Amino acid sequence: MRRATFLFRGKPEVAERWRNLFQTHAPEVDFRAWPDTGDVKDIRYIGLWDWEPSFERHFPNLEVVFSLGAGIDQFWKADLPEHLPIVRVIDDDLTQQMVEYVTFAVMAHHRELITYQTSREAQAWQPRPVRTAGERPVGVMGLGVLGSAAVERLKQLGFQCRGWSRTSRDIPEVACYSGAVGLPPFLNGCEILVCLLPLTPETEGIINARLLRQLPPGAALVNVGRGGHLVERDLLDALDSGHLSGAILDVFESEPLPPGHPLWTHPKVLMTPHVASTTRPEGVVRGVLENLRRLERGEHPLGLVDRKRGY
Ligand code: NDP
Ligand code: OXD
Repeated sequence: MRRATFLFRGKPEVAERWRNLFQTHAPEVDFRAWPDTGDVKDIRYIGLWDWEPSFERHFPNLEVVFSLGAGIDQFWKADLPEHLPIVRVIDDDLTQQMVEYVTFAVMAHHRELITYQTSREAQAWQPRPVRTAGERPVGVMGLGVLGSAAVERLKQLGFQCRGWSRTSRDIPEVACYSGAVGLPPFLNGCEILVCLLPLTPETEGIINARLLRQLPPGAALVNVGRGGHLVERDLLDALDSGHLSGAILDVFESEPLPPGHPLWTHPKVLMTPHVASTTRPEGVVRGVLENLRRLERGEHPLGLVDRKRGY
């Protein structure tokens, strides 16, 4: 049988952690790290963030592309050849990080952290009525691996949960909506809206003025999907008009967010630099090795992307 040869293309310090993990857990795999590709004809698997069109010619025997993240939108913008399967990251560690972030962000909105921060800056002691989670409807757009894990935790915390997906889902104690017809009734009950959609041609720019208008007055946003989901100008208008009370953003149209961008200083925005959930080699390599074994046995890998759906 031909040896599985895996090429990693990422930061050199991360490549060393990958190499050690491969050596410990799968010494049978020929692990190589960019730019030391060796004979390019050997490379059957590649793990990377960004695809470059020249790779198709450069690696003539490439069989599968492993995304180093859960999202794969960077590939549809980079013309990855149709015949190449893409496998994305599905990993408990990544999911746990996202659940923690969404919990923090929903809690911060629920307990009106942004409003109190503004009062604090004005040195104003302004208590507001407290509501408990059971009185707060929270909606999650995207009920996949990450969205459904987040909604489960929010449910455990007692929030009134609702979710929206492309196809219909049935999750106990969660009001589930789907497709274009399900979007307006989903939105008009969301006091806190969390976006955990993948970025596809259908979801690009989905959080725009039209969508934001359908949220109840005073609603708040958490965007942990992709910056391309959100029309930032429309968000700023909704915050400035008072229709939205605040936004917690982890992802941006342009990353890093350019200096001077109004989101840096907006009083109703809390932001983090795309760290809601980060792929850590120890977790991700476990999944990649499991998938390499599946592929070598002729089985389907977990996290295989449906190229037609775009996620
Ligand atoms: P999944 O593919 O498991 O789930 C995607 C969900 O979105 C599914 O429920 C799917 O519906 C739904 N969906 C897709 N297209 C549409 C549409 N047009 N209309 C309505 N619903 C739609 O993805 P994950 O949960 O693993 O990840 C989601 C995203 O989170 C990633 O693509 C990435 O962009 C982002 N992410 C962000 C990170 C960060 O640090 N900020 C870290 C990791 C991921 P259906 O159930 O019907 O298929
Ligand atoms: C991912 C990310 O998609 O980190 O994994 O955003």
